[in-house]
Amino acid sequence: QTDEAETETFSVPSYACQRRTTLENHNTVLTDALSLLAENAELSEEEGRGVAFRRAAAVLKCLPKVVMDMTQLRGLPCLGEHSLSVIKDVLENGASSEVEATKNSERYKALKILTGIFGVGAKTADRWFRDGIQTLHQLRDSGQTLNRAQQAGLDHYDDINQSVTKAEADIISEIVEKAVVAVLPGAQITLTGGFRRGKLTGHDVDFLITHPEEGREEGLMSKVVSWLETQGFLLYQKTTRNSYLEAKDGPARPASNMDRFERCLSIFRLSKEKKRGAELTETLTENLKTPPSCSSSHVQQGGDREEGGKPWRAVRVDLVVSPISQFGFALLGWTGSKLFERELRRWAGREKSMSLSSHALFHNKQSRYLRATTEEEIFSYLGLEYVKPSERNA
Ligand code: TTP
Ligand code: MN
Ligand code: MN
Ligand code: MN
Repeated sequence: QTDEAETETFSVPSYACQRRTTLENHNTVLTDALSLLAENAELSEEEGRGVAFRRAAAVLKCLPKVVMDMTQLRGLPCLGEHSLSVIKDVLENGASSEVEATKNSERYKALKILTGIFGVGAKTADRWFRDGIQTLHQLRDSGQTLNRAQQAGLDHYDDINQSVTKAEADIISEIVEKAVVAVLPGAQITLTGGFRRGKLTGHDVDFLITHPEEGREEGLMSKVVSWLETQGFLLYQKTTRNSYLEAKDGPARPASNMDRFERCLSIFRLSKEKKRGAELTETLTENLKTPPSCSSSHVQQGGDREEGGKPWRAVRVDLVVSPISQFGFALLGWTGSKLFERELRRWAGREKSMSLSSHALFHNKQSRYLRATTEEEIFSYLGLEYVKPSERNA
């Protein structure tokens, strides 16, 4: 390597939505360190600090080479003093003392375990931690009241904390497709979230459901859920009704990052039988044979392994129904990554005076909605080059 190569610097635009971030990350040691601090900030409900670390990590994720030297970082956006000192520590000492201390702290370890329960957020975990609860054992023994989601989360803790593979996502796609077509022929499903971005594993599987004729999607979710329930595919589900009214919620509520589509947060019961072609029928028979167990193996055995374990596993699945008129926005909004979405909305607001949501794009100065049916059109309204899903891994 020449001197020139060693001091080579990179040029990176400031918003993540202006960049192409693939899954190929040359700086995982650095991005893992910053992501852990981001996560810790989020667990402590310090959202601002969390975003700052996420943005710093995202800048490093899109660099074309391994960073060897601090001088290569000159002129890069989003790298604050704190992030730079963490990077420096890693480059010089192989690890960041702050990251190591955080990772080993009782608080971080406990909050990680507790928020690993589906239905438990940072607030609840922190309250339990302050009550002296640090493990699942202690939680069970504490007599804390759990809501239905948290109870299901605890029951299926091991399964849910084991990542979902693309192969499993494909099997679930087939099941959801079958459900959707059975209750409304012509309805369409699209895999969104991390799997649409090309990830090989995920924490859940996300789907967007629509119908090419506006209005036909109304009432679809409850029918899909009933079908899945009857077939024995659901261990848990909670459906939230669509509450979006353009005139009321559109431009007036631009800051919200939660959308108002009809959605279903669920836990699927996925048969471990994997013979292609036959798996759907086998899953069906399997599901009707063995009723769902309601006790987690975490405490008794410490895992749901293939050998001698139950013939199925629990998988988190998110279903969202969108009318076709909002499909482009919904697809863009549910593909992620979360930081990419946040940056798109920030770009829209600060650089274009527009309000972007998963339902619509509103031009604040012209006081009108910008209609779009595809993601490409939305990027174009925003004055951004199109970034395909596999490049949205910021
Ligand atoms: P997640 O499923 O949480 O994340 P992911 O699929 O990117 O990663 P993982 O593999 O860990 O599952 O969220 C998927 C997308 O959905 C993400 O871009 C955020 C988006 N989303 C919500 O989660 N809630 C909402 O209300 C809206 C509008 C979008
Ligand atoms: Mn490369
Ligand atoms: Mn997901
Ligand atoms: Mn999800």
